[in-house]
Amino acid sequence: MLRILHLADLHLGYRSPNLYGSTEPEPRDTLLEAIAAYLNPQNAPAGSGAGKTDLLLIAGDLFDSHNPEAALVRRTMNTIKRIQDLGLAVITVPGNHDELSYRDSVYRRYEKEWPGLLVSTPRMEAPMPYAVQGKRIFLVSMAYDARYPTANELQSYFPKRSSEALHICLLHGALWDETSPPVNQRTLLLHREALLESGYDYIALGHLHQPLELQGDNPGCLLAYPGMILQRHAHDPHAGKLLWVEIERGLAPKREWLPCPLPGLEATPTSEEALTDAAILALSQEDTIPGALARCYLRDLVSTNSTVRRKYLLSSLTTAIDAYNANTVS
Ligand SMILES: [Mn+2]
Repeated sequence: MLRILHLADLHLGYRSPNLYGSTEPEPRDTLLEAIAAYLNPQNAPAGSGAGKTDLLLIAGDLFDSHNPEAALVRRTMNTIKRIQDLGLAVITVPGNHDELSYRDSVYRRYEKEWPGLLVSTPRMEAPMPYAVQGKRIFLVSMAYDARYPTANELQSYFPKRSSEALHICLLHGALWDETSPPVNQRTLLLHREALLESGYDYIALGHLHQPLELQGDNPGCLLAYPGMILQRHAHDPHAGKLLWVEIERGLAPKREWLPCPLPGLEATPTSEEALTDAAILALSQEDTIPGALARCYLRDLVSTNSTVRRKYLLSSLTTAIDAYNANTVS
């Protein structure tokens, strides 16, 4: 039995283009530190298995760019070391934002000191044996690397299982099937059916910012995207939750979604919770004097304690309201 925390698309280092002149650290940049604290058995929520995790998988786009600030890289590596000190194995695969191909890519600059296993092979080879808490598992993984022309080909070959030991597949890419529209971005294209037929025990993916779970051909096989925890902008889908999976050969995996432990982060509405046209109509009919009140709804805003962000938001609103008044009040 193996217990996995599956992360992807943290996008550490993302800076909102609206935050002119902000020098405060973004809440996002402390995301991995908050997760590390949560993995400590003393802090894990009662009844959850978070404090008994064996393996941390980072399925790409850990950083928002291929060359994040050195201080952020240092902090991130130190946090991964702290996670290792708690007894977890850590495996990282680059994504398409923190891509490996660039000469100044974070994973090329820090390759030698990167804690845990860093996947840099540009193609899927035979399942690689890897020890997690004294148990032997097999890993199937590759990194998108634009220096290799095969990176842009549809990936439909997934190596066969080597044994009855647990097989984990870790990739950053988009699922492709015959109905998919063409994709022009630099990212791996993964043949959906071939991947689901691979028979691996767990297929940990990153790239899609919305959570997705698919059942593989055998009942013990699960494919999952954890989705993004903290959105970058208003229309970036996100889950706000952490995905834990418990896998055992031949048994259906157990999933546990836990709230993100980032302090000061309040729940933001998911796209399902966004107001529908019917809901807006119903609300407008509650106005006692029709048309006397313009309602303004703020959606998808990341809650923050940052005074810079608040000031920026307030000045934007004031400008919008002044413009509204100038146009409607005469
Ligand atoms: Mn991403």
